[in-house]
Amino acid sequence: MEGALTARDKVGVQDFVLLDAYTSESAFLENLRKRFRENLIYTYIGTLLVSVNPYQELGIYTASQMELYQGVNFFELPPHVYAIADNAYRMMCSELNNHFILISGESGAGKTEASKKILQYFAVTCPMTESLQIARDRLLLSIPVLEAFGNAKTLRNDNSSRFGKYMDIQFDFQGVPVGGHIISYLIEKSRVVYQNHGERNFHIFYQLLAGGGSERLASLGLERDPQLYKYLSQGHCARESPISDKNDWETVCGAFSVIGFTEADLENLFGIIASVLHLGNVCFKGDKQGCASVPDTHEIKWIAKLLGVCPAVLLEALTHRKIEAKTEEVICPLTVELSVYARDAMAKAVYGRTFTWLVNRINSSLVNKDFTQKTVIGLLDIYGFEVFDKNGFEQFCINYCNEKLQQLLIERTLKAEQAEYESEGIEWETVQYFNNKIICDLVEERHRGIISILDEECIRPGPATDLSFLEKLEEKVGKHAHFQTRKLAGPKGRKRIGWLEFCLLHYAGEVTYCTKGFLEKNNDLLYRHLKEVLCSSKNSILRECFLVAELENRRRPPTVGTQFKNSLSSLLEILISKEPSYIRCIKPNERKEPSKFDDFLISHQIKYLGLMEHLRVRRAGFAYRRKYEHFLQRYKSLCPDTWPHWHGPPGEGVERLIKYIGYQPQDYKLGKTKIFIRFPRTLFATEDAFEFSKHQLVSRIQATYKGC
Ligand code: AOV
Ligand code: MG
Repeated sequence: MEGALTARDKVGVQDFVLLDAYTSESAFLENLRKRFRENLIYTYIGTLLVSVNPYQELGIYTASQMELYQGVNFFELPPHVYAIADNAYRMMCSELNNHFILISGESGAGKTEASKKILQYFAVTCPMTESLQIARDRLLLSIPVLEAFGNAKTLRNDNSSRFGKYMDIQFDFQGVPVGGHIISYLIEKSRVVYQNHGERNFHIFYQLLAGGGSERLASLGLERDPQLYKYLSQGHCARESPISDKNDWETVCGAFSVIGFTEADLENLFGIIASVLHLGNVCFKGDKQGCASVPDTHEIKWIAKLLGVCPAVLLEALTHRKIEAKTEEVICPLTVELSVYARDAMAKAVYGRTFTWLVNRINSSLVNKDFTQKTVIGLLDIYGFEVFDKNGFEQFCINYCNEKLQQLLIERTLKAEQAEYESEGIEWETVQYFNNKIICDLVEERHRGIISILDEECIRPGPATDLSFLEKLEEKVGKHAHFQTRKLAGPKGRKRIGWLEFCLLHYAGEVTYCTKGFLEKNNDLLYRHLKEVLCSSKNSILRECFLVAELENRRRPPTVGTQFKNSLSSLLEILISKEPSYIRCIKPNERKEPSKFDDFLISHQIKYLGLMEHLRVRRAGFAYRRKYEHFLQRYKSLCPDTWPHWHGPPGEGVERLIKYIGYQPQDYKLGKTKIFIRFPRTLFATEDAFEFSKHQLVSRIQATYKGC
């Protein structure tokens, strides 16, 4: 007994539900600390997994660990991301329904790593046929490709996801992974043309320069040194890690070949990547009238060659704008400032659409038409909540997305769980929690939310500016409890909020946004002249990205904010239709260091992730619930009264059944339509029993209960 106590003191409890002082935040923190010190980074709250980023390799993702977790009941082994994966997989196989695993947490907390571990787990442990190995390999190898094009070093994370990713892994009826589908969300295009100090552009640029063969680089007109490219050197850390870039390049090239990219695909793809680098080095000079010209056309020639467009037309499109007068088109020269804008808009459009093309291309390699009856496990790995010294439109979108996911979690756990107890007539003491719906509404509400106000400013005739947008915000949402501006804030706010800034009180903390660039980024305009050039491209990827039909369509496309809002709303619809598992990732320190446990930072995350509330609901609640009909259907063979048929009301049948197999009163409650089971071990024992013959099972279950 003493030994057991010592172990518990040393390594804490593996499920917060077992904490004696389960309402105390300091006990929660202490438990997390004890475990972190012992390199035990995973802890459960019931079936939810809390994960603390160790910032070091722990040797807990080996093949033997995977084997250990395979097919084992959830609570029989120490908490692990593999247990979450295995549980979702087994539920999917036995109930033939769709699942998703939602991984959330702030930037650098370990979401992407967790999603990769889960995918690897499925790849290694699921049954496999020789003909389907290629599907599995493509799924796995889509990750380094998408990371190369969609991840970048930021101040918060050296491999930060700058796009959202939802991946469905599709399984056949025997649980063999047969294919997949990826949906990407709003890639941070502005990074292509600008990076903050200490940050980098997307990895692929550096990888190409570090790893590409000399012949390839020569054919693209590129030099090996990233410092030579304006789009790569603004963050002053272009040479961050040439060795890893070179190795990653090898991985990405290997992945391309497994996914089925041809040499022609790659030539076109890297032609585009190189053309973006050349674009960044195009300089403009103004004449006396202020009209822009390009003094050195060396880069223009390369871009034209790589994209298969006419250099003279490209040059004109970068320095002039076509304006449609009543019956004719007038060509007006651009100022240097507008030329720079046009150049950067072209780079962003080309990169952004190529990224979408890449996702589609990977998806077409993951399609498996031979299997129509599929169930899926969806993995959601999205950019985490982030706060920098300067936060712009990108952070606004990223943090809004995190609000939506937090909302989903609240709706499906805290709110739904408590509502269900109430509707089922189960006695229950309500647990209070902060519902962030109020912030989601502030951002997205039709006509009244920040995105609508921004859209209105974008389409309003007359000179709308980032300042006029801010003024509209002050006018329309100024009184909202989660919104502040310098004008409206109290003395504390006045010090920090600048003229062009507003502050949102997010669920995860305050973020001050600078409205500079909001209108431009939301509009995301590419001059028609440049669009025409890109539509004429002979580069086959660009031809798919820029369709001539787009030129004919005169309707204004939805703004970036509205598109993002709509795509998040479809994402939530996808998720709501599936059975959830949750992983909450915690970042232990700001310095990306192993073994450093920053109390303040961690307790802040415990608070805003709502972990204490979740624990309280879990602790007081029931781990499992099933409709009487379903429960009876599955386990009726365990009791002579219900086997082979039960003709009475299902609730009564269940009551007979559980009495017969020995459930104790404290283990369950009977609601109006469902049975609620308090501890997972009860259900697992029943499940085990179901697997055995009728006679073996009863003695086993009864023995289980005698021991309790
Ligand atoms: P994120 O996905 O949550 O941030 P990552 O998964 O990229 O964060 O993790 C950041 C870094 O932490 C990784 O590159 C690893 O170095 C380290 N790390 C994370 N999890 C583990 C683990 N389980 N074991 C060892 N090291 C780990 V962002 O994408 O920025 O929101 O946008
Ligand atoms: Mg990530």
